[in-house]
Amino acid sequence: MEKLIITAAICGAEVTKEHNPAVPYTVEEIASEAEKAYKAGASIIHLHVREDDGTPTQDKERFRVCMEAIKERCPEAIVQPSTGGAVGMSNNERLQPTELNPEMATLDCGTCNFGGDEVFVNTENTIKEFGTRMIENNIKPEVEVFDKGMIDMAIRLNKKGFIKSPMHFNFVMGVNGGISATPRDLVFMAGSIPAGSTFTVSGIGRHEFAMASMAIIMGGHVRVGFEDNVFISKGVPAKSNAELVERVVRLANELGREIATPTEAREILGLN
Ligand code: KMH
Ligand code: ZN
Repeated sequence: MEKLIITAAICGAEVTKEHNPAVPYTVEEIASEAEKAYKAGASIIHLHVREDDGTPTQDKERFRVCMEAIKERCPEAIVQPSTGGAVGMSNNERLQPTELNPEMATLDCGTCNFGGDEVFVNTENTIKEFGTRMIENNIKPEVEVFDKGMIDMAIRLNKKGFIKSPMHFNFVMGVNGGISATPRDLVFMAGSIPAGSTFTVSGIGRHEFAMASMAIIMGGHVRVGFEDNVFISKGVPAKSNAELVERVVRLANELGREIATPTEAREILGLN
C-alpha cells in the first residue's frame, strides 16, 4: 500500500483559543505549531492565517509572512493554503494566497450549511474561477468535499477542464451540514471518486481518529489538526497539533502503514 500522507490543519478559521489555548494566531505561533506537526510526521501543512487577535484573514501579505516562517523552520514541508477562508469572505479575498504560487491549495467544490445561520458558499462559477486560477498558477488543488454531490461536481468540472487529473480529494466528514462521519459513508465516498484519484479524510470533532483509522486501512490519507478537532481524547484538549499527528503515526504503525516523507508525498500527489 502507498505510504500515508499526514496533513496537519493547524489553525482553521473558526476555532479559537477559547476552544483550545494552543490554537495559533500569531506568525510565531503558526510557525511553531507547523514545525512541531511536521517533526511529528505531517508532510502537508494546511494553512489558514489570522490577525494577531485571532481574526481570520486571507491577506496575501499575512500568508506570505507565515509561509516564509514555516519554510524557514521546515523547508521540505508542503504548505497548502486555504482558498476557503472563512464563511462570508468574497472570492477575491479568498483567492489571495494563490498569488503566492503555492504547490497546493484547497478547492472547495460545493455549498454547504456550516451550523446555525452560516452557509459556506461555493457556486459552480466560483469553483470554475478557482479551478482556472489553480491551473494558470500551476497549483495542485486539494478538492474539498463536504458531501457526495461535491464529488460529482468535481468530476463534471474535471471533464470540462477546470480541474486537472488525477484529482486529490479531501473528504471532510462530520460537519453540521455535510456528510456524516460513518464507515458506511466513507466507503461510499471513496468508491465514488475516479480511478487514479487519491483521497485524504478529515473526521470532524470526535470522529477524527475513527475516520483516520479507516482511511489508513483503506489506503487513503489522513488530515488532523485543530481546524477539525481540538481534543486528543474525550474532554482532554490536545496540547498541540503535533500531539494529534503523533496519534495518527501510532495508529499507522499499529496498522502497518508507513508514513510518507514530504518527498514521497510529492511523488504520490504528482507535485512538481
Ligand atoms: N473555513 C471554512 C469556511 C478550506 O480550507 O478550503 C472553509 C474551509 C475549507 O476551511
Ligand atoms: Zn481549511
